[in-house]
Amino acid sequence: MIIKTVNFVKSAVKSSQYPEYDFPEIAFAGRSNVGKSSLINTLIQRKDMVKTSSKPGCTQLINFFLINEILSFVDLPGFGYARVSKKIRAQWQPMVEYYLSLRQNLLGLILLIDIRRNPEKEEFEMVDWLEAHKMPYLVVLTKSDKLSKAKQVKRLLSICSQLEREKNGVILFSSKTRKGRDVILEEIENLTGTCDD
Ligand SMILES: Nc1nc2c(ncn2[C@@H]2O[C@H](COP(=O)(O)OP(=O)(O)OP(=O)(O)O)[C@@H](O)[C@H]2O)c(=O)[nH]1
Ligand SMILES: [Mg+2]
Repeated sequence: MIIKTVNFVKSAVKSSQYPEYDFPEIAFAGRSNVGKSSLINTLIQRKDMVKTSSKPGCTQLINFFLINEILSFVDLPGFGYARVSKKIRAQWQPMVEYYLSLRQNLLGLILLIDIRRNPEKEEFEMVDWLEAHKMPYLVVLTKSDKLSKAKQVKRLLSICSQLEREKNGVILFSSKTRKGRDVILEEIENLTGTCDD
C-alpha cells in the first residue's frame, strides 16, 4: 500500500464525537509509551503528524486519521501507565472499551508490545477480548532496534509462545530503522482490502 494522503480528522472522547464516515478502520493499541504514535508516523511517513513524547501518557484522546481518503487509522490512548491520576485512568479505560465495542467500521487492531517486555494482564485481556469478538489483530513488537538481531528473534519466539500465537502473526518493528513497516502495511491492506489504485 502506498500512502498518498493523510488527514487528521478529529480527536474524540465519546462516541458522539467519532467521525461519521464508515471507511474501514484500523486501531493501534498498547501500553503507554510503547510507540503507538511513532508507529503511525512511520507508516504514514510523517515525522510529527502524530504527537509523540518520551513521557508516557502523551496521547489522551482517541485520534482519527484518514489515509488516501479511503482508510481510517485510530491512535488510542495507552493503557497501563501507573503515574497518571486515578481519575484520568478511570476515564481512559471506558474510553477505549467503548470505542472497541461500539465502532462498527473497526476491521482490525494492531496491538503493540515493547519487545523487551513480557505481555502482562492488560495485553492478555486485550487478546482475550479480540479473540472473543473474532476481531482480526496483529501483534507488533516495537523498539526492536534496542536489541541485537539474535535477541530480537529470541524475544519474538518467547512472546509468541506466551501469547500462544504463530510466528507470522507477530511482527518485529522499529520506528528508528523502519523495520517491519512494509509488512505491517501489507497486512493492513490484506485486512481492509484497500489498495492504492
Ligand atoms: N528506539 C526506539 N524508540 C522508540 C521507538 N518507537 C517509539 N520510541 C520512543 O518511545 C517514546 C514513546 O513513543 P510514542 O510513540 O509517543 O508512544 P505512545 O505509545 O504513543 O505513548 P502514549 O501516547 O503515551 O500512549 C518516544 O520517546 C519515542 O521516540 C522505536 O521503535 N525505537
Ligand atoms: Mg501516543
